This record gives sequence, structure tokens and C-alpha cells, in this order.
Amino acid sequence: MYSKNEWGQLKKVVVGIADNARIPEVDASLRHINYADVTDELDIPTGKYPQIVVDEANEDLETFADFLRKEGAEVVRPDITECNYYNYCPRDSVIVYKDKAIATPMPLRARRNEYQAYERHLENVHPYDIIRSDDLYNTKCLGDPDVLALTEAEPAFDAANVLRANDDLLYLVSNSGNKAGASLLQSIVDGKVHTVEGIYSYMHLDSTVCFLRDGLMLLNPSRVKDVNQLPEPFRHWDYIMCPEPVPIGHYENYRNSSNWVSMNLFSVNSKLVALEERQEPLRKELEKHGIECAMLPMRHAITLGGCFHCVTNDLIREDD
Ligand code: DAV
Repeated sequence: MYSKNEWGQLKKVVVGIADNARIPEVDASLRHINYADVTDELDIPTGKYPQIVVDEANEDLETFADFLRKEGAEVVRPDITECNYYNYCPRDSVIVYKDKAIATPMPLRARRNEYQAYERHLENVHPYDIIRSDDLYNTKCLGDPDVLALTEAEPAFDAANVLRANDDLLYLVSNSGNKAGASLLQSIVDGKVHTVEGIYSYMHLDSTVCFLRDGLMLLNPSRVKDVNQLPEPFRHWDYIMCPEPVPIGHYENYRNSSNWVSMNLFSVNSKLVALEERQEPLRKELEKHGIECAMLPMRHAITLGGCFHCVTNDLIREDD
């Protein structure tokens, strides 16, 4: 059985790799989903990431993998392949839940086969592929942050739009996941999919909400002002409002996330998390709730768009 929450004792995990990471040539999907705010397409830096970024990211991923091994987890890695995007964030391409591993219908065309780099570590993976015709991308989103990138033409979502809490799953409707995607997920999983809308329009849920244990979550106060913006049953959970992130910078004009990737932590269990090493204010808050923090480097979390939650896929955890 696969894991079904974000916090049970970790047994087996995929940790990403940065080799061959690149920004693909601009097409309708990349333009609308990742760069709707860019006025001039020529400002999008396509091609391979600089080697220094890849090397430093790999060093930090290795440090993180060593830490997880010392905590008793089996760590597996994606194969090093030529890629159209990257294998740095295995979180985005597959959601495991109870008896299922679902390669989600990712809306970015360049990412459609990304799960294959670690498919051999999964049992019974179901790929849900889609056409990704131009109708899936809403041109009205260009330059208008209030308009989402995806239409409802076909179900599309990244696995990272979802967080698992035993029998409940929280699904963010945003640029990287539409409502049809939530319905598709609901038709596959044995759990209740709750959608949340209007709190964050860009990529993924895991720099906005983080589940720490059953009944306790970390919230991004710039996106969630009131717990009642969340669906039941999460309105009744205790929560920690995340302190302002300590900025960690990014490499030249490569910027794939906000500073809030600071709260993209990864739980070894409900009492120990891996946290980006400069986030001391968040560490203090977590410690008040009995959660110890391993302060680890992830120098290119903003450059590449992912910290410890994004760069993992926690395949097996003990029930909790
Ligand atoms: O807050 O910019 C980070 C992406 C997480 N996968 C943000 C989204």
C-alpha cells in the first residue's frame, strides 16, 4: 500500500535529481501556465539551466537524501534521462494514495511523460493522458492574474495540486489544475476530494498549505486569510500561520517560485521535518508545536521552483 497522508513515519521516498533540467521552448502551455505575467515572450529564458545550478542543486539533493536514509527511509531516484523539463520535482507528476499511483494529466505539454523517469519504482501506475489542445489554455489569463490559465476543456492537474490527509484530499483549483481534474481524481480515489478555489492562482498547493499531522496544518497568511476559506473538514483543524519567509535569492533571471517556497517542508514523521536552513522564524513556530526541524540547504529552491516537499514523492509511510 502507498502512503495516504503527508506525515506518517517515512519508509520509502523518491528524491528528485537536477541533471538535464531545462526550460522548454515556449508553446501555448508554457506561456499560459508558467509565464502569463511576462509581457515579452523573449524574456523567457529557454534551454538548459546553467550547469552551476544543476551541480549545486544535486549536491543539496544528495545531502537531503543522506539525511532521509539516516532517518531509516529507503531513498530511490529518478533515472538520469534527457528531459523536456526536469526530474527535480517528482512531487508534480504522480500522486500515490492508498492502493493507487496516478500519473496525473499534467497541463504542461513538456511534462507529459515525466513520471517515466521513476516509473520503475512504482507498482501499478495509471497514466491519465490528455490531448492538451490549445483549447485547454485560456488566452485571457495573459497579463491578468485574476484569470486562470486552464479552461475546463479536459481534465488537467499536477499531482502537487493535491495534499492527502487520510480519508480526505485537498485539491487546489489553479493554473496547474482545473475543476475537471478534481472530478477525475474523485472518480479514481477511495477518499473524499475537497476543492479549494480563489486562494492562490499559480502553481501547486504546497507553498500555501502544509499538513503537519492529523488536525494541524501550516498556512500561508498571504494566501489564506481565514481558515473558513478552506473546505470542511479543514476549517476545524488547528493551524500555524507561517512567518514571513527569509529570502534565499535565485540565480540571475531564473525564478520559478515565490519566497513562500520557504514553507515547502517535508515531514519524516509528525515530529520531524526537513526545513530550508535559513527559515529560523518558521523553525521557532514549529518547535512550539513539538515539531523538530532538520535545517538543510536547498540553494536553488526558488531558481528551480521547489523545496523539500516538491523534490520528493513519499511513496510509503506507516499509518498514523
Ligand atoms: O509559491 O511560487 C511554488 C511551487 C511549488 N511546487 C510558489 C509556488
